[in-house]
Amino acid sequence: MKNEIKVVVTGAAGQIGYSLIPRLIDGNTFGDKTVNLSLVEIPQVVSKLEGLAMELDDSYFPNLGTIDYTDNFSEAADGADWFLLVGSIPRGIVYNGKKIEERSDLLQINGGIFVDQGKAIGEFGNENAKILVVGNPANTNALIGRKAANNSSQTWMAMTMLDSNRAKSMLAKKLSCNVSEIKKMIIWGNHSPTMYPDFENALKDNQSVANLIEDTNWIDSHASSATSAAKAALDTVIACENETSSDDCFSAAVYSDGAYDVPEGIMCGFPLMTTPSGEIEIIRDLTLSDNARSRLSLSVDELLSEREAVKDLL
Ligand code: NAX
Repeated sequence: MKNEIKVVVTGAAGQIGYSLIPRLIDGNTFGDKTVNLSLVEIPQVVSKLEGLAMELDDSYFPNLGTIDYTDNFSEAADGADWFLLVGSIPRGIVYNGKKIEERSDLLQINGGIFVDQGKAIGEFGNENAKILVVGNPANTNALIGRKAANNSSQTWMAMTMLDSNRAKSMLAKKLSCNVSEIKKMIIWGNHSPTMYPDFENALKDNQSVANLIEDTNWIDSHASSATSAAKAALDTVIACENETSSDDCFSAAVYSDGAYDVPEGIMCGFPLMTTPSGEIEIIRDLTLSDNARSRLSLSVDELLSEREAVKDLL
């Protein structure tokens, strides 16, 4: 096992970045590996990263290797093992004189960013690099990046762990148990309000939680905070870096290959496992009820329409 790992974080001066970056080097996420950080921002903001780099140095993290910060993504990507793509243009911002409100505008603008970043990752990132897209619309950004990267040894994912963590936390409150007692909390589909949190396959004490609670319509998919999003990104990295226990799985969106009849060629939330040799695989033996299938197909339809909206970038 390599003792050193290079991690690229975009949107490093943003809210999620501030909560995320110190925890990449605190020894929990990558164990005792030395972590070399490459932090990326847009040119207007990159100078703010000097302060963050000084804070990290002052904090004395024994696992911190080198820290670079740059607005040149290709330079950052060189030899990197992990990419946490957090940076994106949020809804509501004025961009080239226009207020960005529509999902289609958001898809186009962010899609353009992910073409360039994807190309650089494919060309300069390490073989077997893992890429987690957090910036929204995460699934379609990841699809665009993956296509531009054109490097089949690398694994692209979009984050649905925040939705999964939130569902676990709400279930634990309902069932008066600890969050760690909820297993197999799968988020199917898109990271958007159409996602399908699967309470039928989620387990507590080996029983479906759908049988333990009467009303499953209460989950709220909207609110999110920088701290919980950062924790979810770290949880995804940890899930990928460690073999998955046989009584569990984890959630992220990956490229569909026809599993569970999801059409090929979209980034869809699936139940995943990390094998002993470190591969990320879809768990394929779960049963979906008719209701689950129809909820999933709504989210899949949304992903297909997002793909259609960015087809010029694919
Ligand atoms: P902030 O607006 O605080 O930070 C975003 C940062 O990204 C800014 O500093 C900006 O300068 C930078 N940025 C923009 N374009 C960039 C580029 N091309 N290269 C490098 N940096 C770039 O947002 P924050 O709260 O940190 O959220 C970041 C993204 O995460 C948003 O798109 C948000 O919608 C998304 N989220 C995704 C979640 C998920 O579960 N997938 C949940 C949390 C969050 O809402």
